[in-house]
Amino acid sequence: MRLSDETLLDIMARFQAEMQKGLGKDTNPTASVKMLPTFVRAIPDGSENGEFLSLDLGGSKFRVLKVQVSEEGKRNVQMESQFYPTPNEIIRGNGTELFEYVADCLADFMRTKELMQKKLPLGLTFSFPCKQTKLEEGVLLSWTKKFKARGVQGTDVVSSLTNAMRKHKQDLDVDILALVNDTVGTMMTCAYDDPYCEVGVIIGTGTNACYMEDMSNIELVEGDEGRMCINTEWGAFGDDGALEDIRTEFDRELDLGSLNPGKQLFEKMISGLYLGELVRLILLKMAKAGLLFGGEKSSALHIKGKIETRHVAAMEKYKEGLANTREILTDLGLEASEADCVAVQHVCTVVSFRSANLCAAALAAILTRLRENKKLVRLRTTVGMDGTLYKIHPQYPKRLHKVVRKLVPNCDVRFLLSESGSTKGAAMVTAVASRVQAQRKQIDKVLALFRLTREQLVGVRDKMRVELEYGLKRDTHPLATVKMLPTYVCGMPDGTEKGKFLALDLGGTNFRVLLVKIRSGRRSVRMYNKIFAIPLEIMQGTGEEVNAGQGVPRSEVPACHPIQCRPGMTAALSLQLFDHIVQCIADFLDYMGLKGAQLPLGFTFSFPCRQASIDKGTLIEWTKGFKATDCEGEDVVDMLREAIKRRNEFDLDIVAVVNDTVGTMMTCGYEDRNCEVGLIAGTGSNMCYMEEMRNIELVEGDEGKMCINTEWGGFGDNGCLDDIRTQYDKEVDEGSLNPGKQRYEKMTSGMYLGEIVRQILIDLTKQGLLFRGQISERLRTRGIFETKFLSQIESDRLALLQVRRILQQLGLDSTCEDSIVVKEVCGAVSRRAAELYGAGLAAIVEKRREDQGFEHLKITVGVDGTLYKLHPHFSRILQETVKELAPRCDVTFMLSEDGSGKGAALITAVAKRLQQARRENVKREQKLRSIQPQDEEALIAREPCRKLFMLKDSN
Ligand code: 0WK
Ligand code: 0WK
Ligand code: BGC
Ligand code: BGC
Repeated sequence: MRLSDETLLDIMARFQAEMQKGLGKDTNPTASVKMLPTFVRAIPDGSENGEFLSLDLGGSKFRVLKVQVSEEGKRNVQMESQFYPTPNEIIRGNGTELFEYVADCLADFMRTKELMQKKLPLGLTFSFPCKQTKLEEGVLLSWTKKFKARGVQGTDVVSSLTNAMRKHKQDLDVDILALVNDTVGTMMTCAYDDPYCEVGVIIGTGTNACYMEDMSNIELVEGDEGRMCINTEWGAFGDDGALEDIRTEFDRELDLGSLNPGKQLFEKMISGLYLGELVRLILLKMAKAGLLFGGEKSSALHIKGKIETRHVAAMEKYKEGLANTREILTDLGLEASEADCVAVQHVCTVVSFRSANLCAAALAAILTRLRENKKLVRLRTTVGMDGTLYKIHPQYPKRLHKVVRKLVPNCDVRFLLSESGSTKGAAMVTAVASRVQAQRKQIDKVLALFRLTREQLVGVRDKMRVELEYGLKRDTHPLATVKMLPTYVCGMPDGTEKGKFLALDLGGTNFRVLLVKIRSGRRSVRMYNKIFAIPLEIMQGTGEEVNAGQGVPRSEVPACHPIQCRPGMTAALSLQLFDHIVQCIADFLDYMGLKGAQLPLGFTFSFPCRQASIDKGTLIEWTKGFKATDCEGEDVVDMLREAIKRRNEFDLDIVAVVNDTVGTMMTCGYEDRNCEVGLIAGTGSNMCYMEEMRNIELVEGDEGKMCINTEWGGFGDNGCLDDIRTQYDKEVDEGSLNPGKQRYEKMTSGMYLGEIVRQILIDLTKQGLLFRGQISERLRTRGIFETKFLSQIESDRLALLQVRRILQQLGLDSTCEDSIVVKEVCGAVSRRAAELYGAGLAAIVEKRREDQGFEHLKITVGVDGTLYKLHPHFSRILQETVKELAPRCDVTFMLSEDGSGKGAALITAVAKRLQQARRENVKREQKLRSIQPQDEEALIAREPCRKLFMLKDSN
């Protein structure tokens, strides 16, 4: 039993290997040292407070306690406790009776302490190996020490105790929030006083240790962020034979006589339940060998468990050790000479010394692992200690400390005795758990606001359907919030389009000027484009900001726009946006060497425009980030034409103004003839589709189809979505450039999702649920939480660490818990947006199916927009929602690779072709009927499609 330093270092190394094995996902099942995750992720931080119940079962004494933890930095804990016996018939009887007994004791405690009916959270210290998947659960792997109740192994002791407590529901209203091992409770108790404490060791009836391990090393639990406490269950070290070389015949004999032979072999060489027995077996052998007591063998010496650890401790006391030994041997009915007593003392010392040495070797292995995890040369740490053997044995602590420090000289270890047992620690864990639970409830309450039920989504779909019809009907159109704007795009390109076209793409993230070359027949399109920025002050040009000087001088402003030219500044401003656009066109034409070429131009203008023809569009109102003055109510083509005139450098033939949804539909329709819907999920939110002329009451004619720009962003502006609008949506709307408008867009599009998240984070922080309740200046800054961050934060590949990094960049100092919550908030907001999009789209494809009287509709939707393109989950959730809410429509989603510029060019090409055709026709008819020139304009204006439509057929 004398273990040399080399042997101890070897045992230390073996234990290090065992720990690695236990932590490994593949090696854990065969590991003897189980390294059980405890789901305790942090030591107390002083914010714990409240009243808790605590049960301490498994050590030498069974205790029930009430613990009052108060914060306010006073860090004091009041405890009232009551011990209850643990009779053998209970702890070795039937499992159900065991838990009923525990529940009875708890009920008795509640009665004596007048705590009946108080709803108190409970922390259960259960000092046996339990497999946990969460804090409030523990499946007993195997009994140890004195316990052997039947039918408990392999079951969840938390639910067993909860069931047993139901019997007392009139007295007991207790919620078990946490199950912790006594080592964990001990570590937490000591950590409350010493934050360096990250290890807990019990050397009592049994022995065991826990410590804080890095999540990245715990393969059995998801996540790599932060740390979690691991209950090593080192008592089982050697159960796989790893310690056979140091186990003695006495160890084997003791094990065979134990309640759990072959198990807990390391514990059986160390802990209090066995130390006395080892001494007895040794003394018995020596007596049998005639080496002691003159070979006398008293019957007591043959009785198992007759010598207890308290006897060993007594015999090893410095002064009265010898006297105690004589007295104890006498009580055992042994005649002991002076020499016998010295020899017996010596046996005790050898046995208890080995115990301390073995503990020290395993503890040294843990300390080494901590030092390596932290990549430190020197580790400073504190080990929380408890257990009767460690507490009452006179020499034990000193010996243990000495050997530990010898084995790990590069660790400064403080040993801190847990004065009040592990229950205080268990209360801390429960306090953290109840705080986390309470926070979880509050967070779930907020997230629940964004969780739409199927019924709600069906409601949105049906309401959208009503609004669509509303917008199409002449008499309800004026009041419709979903404006259903005719676009005068009546046909899809047929491949005969050809030529060079300019296209402008304004309104999305980037402003683009494009040159599009379309070659007929092979349907090939080549594009060159340049991205230009639209400065904020131009997007939202307002009177004051820009001094007149900067604009074109008053005198130089040609009097072409009498209504617009208010004296002084404004003239300069409205000039601003369109002049800026023309500036960009000029740069592009320079860059492309196309200054002289009078190219036809298609203008993608991604805002709600009321059109009278393909090349006329009056801006109804700005949306998204635009607010330039003196544009709303104006014809954007005219404003562009005037700006081009003002610049007087080049001339363009603006043939068409289209919405980006229309451009997107056309771009995709060029490849897939089934594409009759265009969807934008980007900065803004909108959808267009090909509608039957007969349903479009605003435009003459019943033949064929015309594309309708729904402008569904305004859905809900009449309050029909208020049942699902949250306070956060209201806050975003109030802080937007166009309060009260575009409500559906503000719940779904890229410009606003980040803001919704920011509002939620502010609210959660105000409730103290995030960022330690501190609202940083950055968090108060509008627009700081861009939607791109949602896409990054929600990507599965991203570890929490990276989420924290993103939050750091936003000046938000977050804990890993904070990062988890932020990720959830982002997920809830983007999921709702995608589901709302799905509900809206389901309404339109269902309408198309019914309008065409199809049992099943096969349709393609052309999609564009950074939210749809870049968000990791948005497109999938949108598609699933459409499938769910429009099951009789087989919808294919086609991503628009080339943007709407191509579509705008195709529409321009079609418009140009039809323009030519019309001109030729008119000439032909003129010749035929010599009709008055002006009539045909009126004719065309009144029935744009039929004429054109007809034309196409005749070709
Ligand atoms: C006191 C702790 C208890 C632990 C016991 C271990 O409060 O949780 O189980 O120490 O020591 P023992 O009583 O087994 O000697
Ligand atoms: C790219 C299109 C453009 C549209 C934009 C929308 O070419 O017309 O406005 O997508 O997406 P966003 O850039 O707003 O995310
Ligand atoms: C148990 C451990 C416990 C230790 C100390 C061992 O028998 O397996 O869970 O921590 O005793 O009480
Ligand atoms: C505009 C739409 C546009 C959508 C997507 C909305 O704000 O009102 O016209 O299609 O954004 O860019």
